[in-house]
Amino acid sequence: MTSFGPDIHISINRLLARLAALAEINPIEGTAGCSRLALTDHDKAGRDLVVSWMRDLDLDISIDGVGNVVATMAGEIDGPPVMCGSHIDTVPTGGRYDGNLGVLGGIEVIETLRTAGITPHRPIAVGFFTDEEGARFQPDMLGSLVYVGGMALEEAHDITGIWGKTVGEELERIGYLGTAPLPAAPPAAYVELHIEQGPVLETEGFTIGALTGVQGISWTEFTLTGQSNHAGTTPMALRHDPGLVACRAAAFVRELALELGHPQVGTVGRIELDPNLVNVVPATATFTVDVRNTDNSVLLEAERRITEFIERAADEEGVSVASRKLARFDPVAFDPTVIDKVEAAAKALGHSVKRMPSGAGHDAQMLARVCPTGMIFVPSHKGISHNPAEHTDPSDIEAGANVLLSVLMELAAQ
Ligand code: HGY
Ligand code: MN
Ligand code: MN
Repeated sequence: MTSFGPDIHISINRLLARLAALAEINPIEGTAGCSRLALTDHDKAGRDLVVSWMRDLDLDISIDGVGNVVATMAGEIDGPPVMCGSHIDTVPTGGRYDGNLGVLGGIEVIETLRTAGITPHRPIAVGFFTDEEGARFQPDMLGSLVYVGGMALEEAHDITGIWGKTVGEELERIGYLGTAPLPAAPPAAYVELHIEQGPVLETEGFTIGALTGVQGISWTEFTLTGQSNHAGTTPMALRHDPGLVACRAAAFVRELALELGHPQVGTVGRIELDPNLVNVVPATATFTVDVRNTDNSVLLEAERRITEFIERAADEEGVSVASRKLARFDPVAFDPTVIDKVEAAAKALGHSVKRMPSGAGHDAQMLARVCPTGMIFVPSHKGISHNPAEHTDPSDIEAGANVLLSVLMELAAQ
């Protein structure tokens, strides 16, 4: 079901081969996963490979000041393209599909059209955005945030990563400090193909997710300062132990998420004690809190109660608290017409389809600020992601990429 007839389909073998080739860049030993943190040499190698595939398709390639890369296939008319894409940076324990599927799926759609000798009415673009994961440089979705004008380029360049380098320094070092204007001119529409990274589609037996939106995300880093001391000689009543407060906070985040109920989630993913030694009461504890909800008022309540708990627990222990917000994005609703097109395309191709929100953050939640936007999900086996064991069946990948082809054709025909 496309404006170009029902007989155009992607090549799943070509798409799987590209996913495998990209996963070969810093593979995680003994797994199907790979590790390419944003703006590292591995990220550069991945970028270079994907750009070479874009060049092979004779696309017009632009690189902007935050390293976003957009490749455009000319249409019958000029003007804003219908855009697809995602990210190719990974978390350190990444799978091969998170982000990569949306970018390589878009390249596959364009190659399918090229091979069929089809020129879309509107231009079609495929892009990858810098630092979607936010594992090295916070916030996450950094490249797409700058792309839509949500953060000034200078501010993004000055962000210092977990290893002390800035975004600007690293972009220059890997040769992806581009000149394309920012914020970018809004595309006509944006559609992102992505793995679900959760258990819903597989558990409920659906092949395609027609995303209704993305839940709100809040990341905060807390630094607690107590008094480092000897673990053997310091009586318990005289301790000021930041490690204790950090652990109580982690337990509270879980209890609060359970109290607020689904879809509230809360995670303390990073705890760093200093000096982190078996026989020393810690001097400092630095930890992160990731809380999310589709309802912004509940998310605000969660943020407030967590901060209150930490301040009270720190006060009881005689420990000081400092905090900084690493990311805060409100929930986003996708465009009803794009959601409808995803659902209709899936049904026309004979696939089961479920409307659902996204638990994970995506570049689409930024593009939704400037153009009609939607997402296509395919199932994650056992809901596993941000884990080298991440897997999606080839038949589901093929279904998702064909839905992407159909939806892009429908949007490009307008
Ligand atoms: O954290 C997220 O949801 C995304 O993977 N950056
Ligand atoms: Mn992703
Ligand atoms: Mn991810």
